[in-house]
Amino acid sequence: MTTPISRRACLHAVQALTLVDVTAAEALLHASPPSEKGEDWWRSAVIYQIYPRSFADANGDGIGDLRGVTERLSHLVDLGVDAVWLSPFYASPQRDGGYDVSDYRQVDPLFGTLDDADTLINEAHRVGLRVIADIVPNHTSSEHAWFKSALASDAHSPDRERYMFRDGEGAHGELPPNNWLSVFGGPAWTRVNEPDGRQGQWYLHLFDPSQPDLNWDNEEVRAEFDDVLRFWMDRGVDGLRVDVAHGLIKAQGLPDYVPHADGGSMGGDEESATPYWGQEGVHEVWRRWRSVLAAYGADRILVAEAWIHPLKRMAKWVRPDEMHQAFNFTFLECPWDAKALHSVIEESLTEFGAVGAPSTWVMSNHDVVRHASRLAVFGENPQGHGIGPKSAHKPDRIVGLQRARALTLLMLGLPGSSYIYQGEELGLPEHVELPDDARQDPTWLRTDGERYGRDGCRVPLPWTASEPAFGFSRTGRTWLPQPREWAELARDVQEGKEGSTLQMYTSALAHRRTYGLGSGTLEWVDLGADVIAFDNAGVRIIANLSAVVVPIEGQVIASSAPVHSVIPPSTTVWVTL
Ligand code: TEU
Ligand code: CA
Repeated sequence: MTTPISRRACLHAVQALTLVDVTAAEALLHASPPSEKGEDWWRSAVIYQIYPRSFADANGDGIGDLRGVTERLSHLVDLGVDAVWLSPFYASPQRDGGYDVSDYRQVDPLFGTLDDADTLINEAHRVGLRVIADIVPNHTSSEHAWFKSALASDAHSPDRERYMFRDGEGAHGELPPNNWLSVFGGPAWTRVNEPDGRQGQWYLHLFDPSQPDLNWDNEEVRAEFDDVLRFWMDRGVDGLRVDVAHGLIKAQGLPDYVPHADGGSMGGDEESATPYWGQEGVHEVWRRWRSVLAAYGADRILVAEAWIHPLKRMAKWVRPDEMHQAFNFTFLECPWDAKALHSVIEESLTEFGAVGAPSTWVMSNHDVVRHASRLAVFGENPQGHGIGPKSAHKPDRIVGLQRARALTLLMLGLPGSSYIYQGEELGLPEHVELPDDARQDPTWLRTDGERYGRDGCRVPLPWTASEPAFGFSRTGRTWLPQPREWAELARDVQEGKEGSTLQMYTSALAHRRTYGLGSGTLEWVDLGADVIAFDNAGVRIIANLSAVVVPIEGQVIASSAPVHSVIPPSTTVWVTL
């Protein structure tokens, strides 16, 4: 891609241009994707997650597609992000929203063609956005050619060695090989019919039965993924978000899962007791992947999706020869509580810093209750369970949005790299009234409705208030229904509107870039109990989580709610001193 120019040099050059040179100025700004102080772009990048099914539908079938993304990239340039990450768009029977891949080198016809993917990548680069694709190495779809041939082959044949087939327990092998449970509910094992028609072996699936786990002790599996990485690197993607990067390797002998005696109360470190999460062997795989990417230069990155605690352990995924970034789920899971937030921020900077990695910050994605709702749920709501019409605890929309805006402004003021999930810039809440018969998440189906699952955060985006499907699809079709009250949150209603959530994001991202907050250094400031305050690159960020007002000194450049002479509760401001 283009040679990186330092962002500062670039801004100077732009300032030196006269008004008539507006196009030249724009071209210069866009020529090189943002990289502050000439350092690695990803250390400070703001990365926007696109969930393709729900972003924009160009052909009117009700499901978002790649052309829809390409056509609307300019909105993301206007928003001011540095990169996009796209959830999977590969060939897939779509049993888990595309996280069940049947061919890693094909685009699913639902989303378009390989040509559409190339066009998207090239067009994104042309407007100055980097592109991160998603890769799913823990499991394939059961429709993958490898799994089909495994089923057609006899037990113990080499074709079965690519997956985790085992004989069952019990006199006739009628019991699963161990007690592991699927993340989506029910056992993690399914028994197959052998080619002769009789019931036979079992295969492991940590997720849906349509997602058989691969055997990462098999060199053929490793070599295949090296090749898939190169396939997408050759097409020009700038990085890969690695799905379930804490899975892949299972403990030798597949021992039963025995919960910690203390129920995980020792620092929430329960997954260290789990024989399929965070096994030491995964790091060898990431080192291998790092060297595959290194052949393409220093600008291509790997991002770990790994639900690992505590942060000290998570940091192992981003040691210098492993991945570049890891999602900071400890930050995502942090409640609305000043002390807890202060300590997770401190711990993140310390632990990631200790291995030379930037911290990332993230509050929402396609697996969790949107933070505009989550921050106002008063009661238990485990990740992945979702919220629905019959949930005991319903979020308060006003409190939720106010807190979401305050924490977003806090997050965007932190040094490091931030992730934004599509729609949060509009202040979208979780769709908590989604009807039962519309739900598609395997979690809902596998738990017989006991857990709602993740559909509520995956509802198609509202673009325009007065068009069918709020402009998501010109035919008005949407794969999940949109709540009627989203009209007032549509992008066109918020664009350029003083005080709108979209305006808050846009102006914060512009200031973040001007001041270089992403590559700054945090220094804590004590402004009293339940107030989180720090200086970063000449900007003071103050989040008031207390019940009383906080006085302001300095010039307010951004705020999450209207402020006059004081900062009201549940409000964040940025000031220059
Ligand atoms: O998620 C991995 C994961 O462990 C969780 O976020 C999981 O989705 C959640 O706990 C379910 O309740 C990744 C993807 O982000 C997710 O969308 C996929 O379903 C999953 O992997 C399987 O590929
Ligand atoms: Ca479509």
